[in-house]
Amino acid sequence: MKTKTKKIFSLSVLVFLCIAVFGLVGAVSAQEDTIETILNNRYGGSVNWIGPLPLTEISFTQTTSVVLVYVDDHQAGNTDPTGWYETDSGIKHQLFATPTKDDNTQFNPCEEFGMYIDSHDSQSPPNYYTIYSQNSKNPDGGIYARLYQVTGGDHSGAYVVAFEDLLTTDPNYDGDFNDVVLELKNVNPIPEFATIAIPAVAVLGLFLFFNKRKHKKE
Ligand SMILES: [Ca+2]
Ligand SMILES: [Ca+2]
Repeated sequence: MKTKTKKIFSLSVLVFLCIAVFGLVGAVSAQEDTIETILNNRYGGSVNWIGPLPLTEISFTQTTSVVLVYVDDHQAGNTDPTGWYETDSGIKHQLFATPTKDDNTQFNPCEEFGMYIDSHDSQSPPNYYTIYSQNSKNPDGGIYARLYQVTGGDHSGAYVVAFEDLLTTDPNYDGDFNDVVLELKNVNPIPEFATIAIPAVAVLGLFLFFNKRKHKKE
């Protein structure tokens, strides 16, 4: 009887240990890197990048004949096919069917463009939707992309677009912005209207003010 109790006890301990070990492995494998860790790993520490920049309508112009794009990371349950789109027409051009860390390619948009990901691509609308770098184009107008600038190191001058692949209404939304992380080279971000309009209005105001004073003196 005693031996039987011992055996049952040993077996229970073994089962408990197995559950604990596998549980731990599962927890570790499910853990994702933060966007900050991804950027630090790729760009050699936080001294070499800044952001997120205060831009929610994220779109670009190219500075040379080709734009280079590199997948810094893809940490999400969805496949998230990724590409660029024409800002005027919204026409999409897929670059990566299954974006994977270190994938890279180049493209020549010849016009103003943004980046997109197709979320829940295995499902049908409304669960399947496209997330754009310009928040105004998103299904709910929400901000699902962040822009970072690489300011030092080997990739200085590059920009990084970091996507969240789920709408805030999705029960699995986590706002980690590490779902697809893209590096772009040979691009300039297009400033938003407010960032151009405010200084322009200020300059115009000063011009009118001094012009009025000049006329008064005359
Ligand atoms: Ca996410
Ligand atoms: Ca994620």
